Amino acid sequence: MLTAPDAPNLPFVQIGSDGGLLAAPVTHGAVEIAPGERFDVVVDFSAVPVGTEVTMRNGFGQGPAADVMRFHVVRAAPDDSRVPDRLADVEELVVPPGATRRTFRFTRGAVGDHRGWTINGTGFDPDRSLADIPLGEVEVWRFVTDVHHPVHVHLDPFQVLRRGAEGPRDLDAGWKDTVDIRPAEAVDVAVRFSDHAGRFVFHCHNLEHEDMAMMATIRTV
Ligand SMILES: [Cu+2]
Repeated sequence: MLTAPDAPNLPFVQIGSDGGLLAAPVTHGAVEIAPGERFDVVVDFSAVPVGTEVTMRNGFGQGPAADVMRFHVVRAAPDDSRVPDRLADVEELVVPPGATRRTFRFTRGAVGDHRGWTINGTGFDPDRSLADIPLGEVEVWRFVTDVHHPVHVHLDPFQVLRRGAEGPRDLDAGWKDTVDIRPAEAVDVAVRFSDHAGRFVFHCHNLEHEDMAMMATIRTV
């Protein structure tokens, strides 16, 4: 969040996600961002007087780690730019009847002789494909978590369909390649791999988890 003394927080106007421009801007009071996610935002600093110090704060941080960066608003300047109401044509992935559905569970578990982090009960094996996916087909993947895991899929971006019984959050808009999944949550995404047949991976983007085997091989065919 963007805080300023004696003033309301400055909003973020999101114009882009992991995979490019959104169809339309989305305004957020705060942006919850996990490792691997990207948000393109526009901030209007003219909302505060010259001389204001605006601090970007991490609401999950503690002590000095909560202060991410500071902006000093030092002078007024002419600016006739504005964020358009429509930004881009974003294709919506349509799930056809009978689409393949797959579930991937991200949990703590045994990896060989060690405790590690697993997907569907197994640690990373580059030679074992968890899914063989036909190119060009839209599939629905459900990611289920035990604790917080941001899930990152390689090769092509995806779109968030729902979180549990709810629709996507505002923060899920647009093409994503990483989705922030909270503890004990199930998130459905629509995936489609288009061009490249081969072996790819998806994984948790928490460094400690991906380094402790929370990664899976998939093949596009
Ligand atoms: Cu994780």
